[in-house]
Amino acid sequence: MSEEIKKNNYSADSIQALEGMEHVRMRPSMYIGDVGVRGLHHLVYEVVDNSIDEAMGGHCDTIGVAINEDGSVTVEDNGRGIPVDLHKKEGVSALEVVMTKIGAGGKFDKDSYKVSGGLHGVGVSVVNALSVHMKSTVFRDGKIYEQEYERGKAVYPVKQVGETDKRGTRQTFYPDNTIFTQTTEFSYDTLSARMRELSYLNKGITITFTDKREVDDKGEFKVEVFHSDEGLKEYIRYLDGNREPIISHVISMDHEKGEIPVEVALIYNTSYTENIFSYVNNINTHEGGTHLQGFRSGLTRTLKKYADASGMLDKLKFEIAGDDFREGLTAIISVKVQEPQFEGQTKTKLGNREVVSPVSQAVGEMLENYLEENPNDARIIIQKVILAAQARHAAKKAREMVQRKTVMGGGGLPGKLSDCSEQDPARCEVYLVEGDSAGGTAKQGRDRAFQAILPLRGKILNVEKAMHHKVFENEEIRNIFTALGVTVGTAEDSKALNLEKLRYHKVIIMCDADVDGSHISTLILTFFFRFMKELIEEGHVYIAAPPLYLVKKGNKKEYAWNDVQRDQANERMGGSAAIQRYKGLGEMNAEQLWETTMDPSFRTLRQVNIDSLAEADRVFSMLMGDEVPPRREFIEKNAVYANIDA
Ligand code: 0RA
Repeated sequence: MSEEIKKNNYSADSIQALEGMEHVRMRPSMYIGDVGVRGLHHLVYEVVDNSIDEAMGGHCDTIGVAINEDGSVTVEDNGRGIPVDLHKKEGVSALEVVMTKIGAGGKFDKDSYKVSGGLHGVGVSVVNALSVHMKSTVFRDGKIYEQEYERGKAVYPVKQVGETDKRGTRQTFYPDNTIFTQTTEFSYDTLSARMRELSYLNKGITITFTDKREVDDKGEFKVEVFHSDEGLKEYIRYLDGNREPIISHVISMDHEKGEIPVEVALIYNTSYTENIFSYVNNINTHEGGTHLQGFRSGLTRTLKKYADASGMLDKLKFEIAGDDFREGLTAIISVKVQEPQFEGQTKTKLGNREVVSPVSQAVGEMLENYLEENPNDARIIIQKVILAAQARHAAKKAREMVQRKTVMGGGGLPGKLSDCSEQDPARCEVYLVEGDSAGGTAKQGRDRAFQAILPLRGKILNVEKAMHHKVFENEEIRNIFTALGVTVGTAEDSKALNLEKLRYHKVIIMCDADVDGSHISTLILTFFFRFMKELIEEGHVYIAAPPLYLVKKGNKKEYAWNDVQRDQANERMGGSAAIQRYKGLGEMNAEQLWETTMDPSFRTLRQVNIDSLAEADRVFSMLMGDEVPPRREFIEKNAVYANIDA
């Protein structure tokens, strides 16, 4: 991505410095990150962002997003409509400039309140350039205007096509399958999660999301309407719905005014996990940054002050650390920054120093008021902090044991690990296999040059419900840490993960293709999500896909991964093949396991990636938490991957 675009800088200079639509088609990843599933969905976000801007400026309150029957996407708002009058410098309509010139996005409305975008604030022209076909419809001044484009080029000048009493903008686009070669199919779950998130982040707006590709039993489309009057406060209730709160209210505040608008909401629950989601201009800042720093310092300072004054810490023999104030905390912080500087590996870390102090102050004030008005809750929070500090001491000891083993290396590898001979981690992979017997088969079937096998005992620890020191004391989990060569904790940050010595660049979870197997993969994924998030974020985690059926007749055999494939294979063999349903990995011999599931030239691996950290957190807390009915239903539908998009 070019510097200019990254900074979301709309100045005239940067527009001139940018190259044209051809460049977008030549180097799409520079503009939308990648041309895979993620980049494809960014197209929708980009178009929706423009409507959100219009709403944040107070010009519209309703946005419709639809996946159409033919797989295209339409985004419509009831804003002022993109201007269609002549753009003097360019000699064509303003709409055409917006749609066909890179970087023209913010040109017309410099003074308006416009901060959305950030990461994907590259302009709707990028979407146009990457679409085989696009159509803009503008409802403005009583008239309907239209223009169509092919691969970013206008097919005809803007024309009036009718009259209307509506106002607004409608955009429909068909992603270019020569650019998005992997897929042009939009995921309902991915888009739905993002629209829900946007509605919480921008309270008052109504977002209607429709999928017209399928109808239900009643002949109706799938429709969801997202609207939040309370914003982040409601978002917290949604995210923490499967956890048990320990205080009576969600603590929240909204500083809309001021130089830097800040919104914060938080609650404490009975869990041991810290969950802070931070946003800048509606973008999830995975890597945190200055707003998160401000939040932490405000929280620690205020709670520490209250705890000291309360006398509750008097008998404590050690200092309380920053971490201790965040155990069982779920928080969301959302700031709007005019010129965000994004840093870090994935450009999701806010760098603007001026953000720290206003956020810290706002959080401090909010908490001080709450503690003052709710002394009971205040005591409960401080008690929780003290318990966390005590547990941290125990955890530190347990962790040091893991570390010592890992650091000593060589003989320190777990006995159960069958390592590979290759030394370069980039070429190595490790299979985490459910059970010793499947582990044995995998060990026979593998290519020992680059494939290692680590068998795991049936059900690994549910980290969602365990205190941290229990996690680090658990043998299976210690084996995973040691086998992977991953360590945790530095002098500054007790939870920092060190992936530098990662021994395998592919970590592959291989479980039975049934409900139990899916539960076990989920337990392992939960562990990675809570304790090695970066491993997932950097794309190292995969799920193996063993076949469900063996279809056999004479010396012909085919494997099938679903019922359709099974029936097709059977048909190819004349309809009378013998069908074996694999109930587990254990029923396959080493050769079968190799040729279906482990051979890189044939297997399919599903890479685990997290679209929305917040949604993934909610799903894991549901799957692994206390509320049994939703979990059972979810696992039985085997939809574990719906939101983690493996
Ligand atoms: C700049 C000026 C005006 C409208 C917009 C931008 C606008 C852009 C988008 C993109 C999607 N929906 C939109 N709605 C409006 C018009 C300013 C005026 O009418 O005075």
